[in-house]
Amino acid sequence: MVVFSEEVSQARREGKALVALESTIISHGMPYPQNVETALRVEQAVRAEGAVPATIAVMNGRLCAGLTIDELEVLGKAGRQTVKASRRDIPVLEALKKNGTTTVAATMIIARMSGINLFATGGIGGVHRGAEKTFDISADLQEFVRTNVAVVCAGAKSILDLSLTLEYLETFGVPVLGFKTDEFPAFYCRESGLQVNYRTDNERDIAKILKCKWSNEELYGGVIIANPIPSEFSLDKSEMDIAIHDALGIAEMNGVRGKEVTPFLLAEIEKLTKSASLKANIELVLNNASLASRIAVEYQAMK
Ligand code: PSU
Ligand code: MN
Repeated sequence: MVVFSEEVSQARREGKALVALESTIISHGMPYPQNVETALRVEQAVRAEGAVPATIAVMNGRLCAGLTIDELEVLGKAGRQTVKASRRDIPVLEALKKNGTTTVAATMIIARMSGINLFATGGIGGVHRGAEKTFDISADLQEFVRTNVAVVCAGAKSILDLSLTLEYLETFGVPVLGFKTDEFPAFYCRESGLQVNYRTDNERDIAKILKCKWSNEELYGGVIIANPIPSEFSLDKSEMDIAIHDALGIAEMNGVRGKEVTPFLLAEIEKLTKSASLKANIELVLNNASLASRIAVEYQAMK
């Protein structure tokens, strides 16, 4: 069962378009207080497009869609102390009545339980570099295999092996659509040298694709909509490559493993690039929230 905020309940009653937002990005993806400020701005960006935001988290063991400002503050302040919750963590947090911030995978599950089809975030998890040795492949990818939610993201950070990530998605039949791009974007940078499966040039076409996929039971699963960071905010590729290389080295030296890997790398890159990466991160999330909302409105109109 999901607990809805007043705003989300009302949107459900009125059949308004809803957009899910994740919360690991708040606790583990950005520093306080920018994380809370950004979470609120992202919600506003959704409303500005005529949709309703549903920020998702686990609060005292309750699966929540739609958080109060006080709840956002609690999660943002606690930061990386909060449990980073993926699929496997949800029942434990529920049983033990704990707080948890939801990753892309867990947010997809709770969005689906809430009847929400669109979800906006920054970057998704994927196949880590060196996965042939570590087996480090984000549970996000398996969630796309089974859960009917479309995620708008700016691609993935090159802390991951983007090429292997796309291969994995291909094997499991997950569509990767580019919005006004042929290339799979690399989060801070618009280019990765890798192709998306299909380029789409308008929100309506994306909504139609979602409708075709989900109206056929056999084709269940998620969709990735890759939306490049606006060029005015994109960062220099060679500079980012150096920061990512250094962050990976520091993680290796410190023996960072498991679910700590992604948050550790994000924080190191943040330090290494000063605030440049944070500013870009905020802008791309806002951009994704707007696009997800426009698609959600189109999709809702087709239902
Ligand atoms: N990548 C980012 N920013 C993030 C994350 C990934 O650029 O905040 C977060 C998301 O919540 C994603 C999670 O679902 O990290 C993936 O973690 P892992 O690699 O441990 O599955
Ligand atoms: Mn991992």
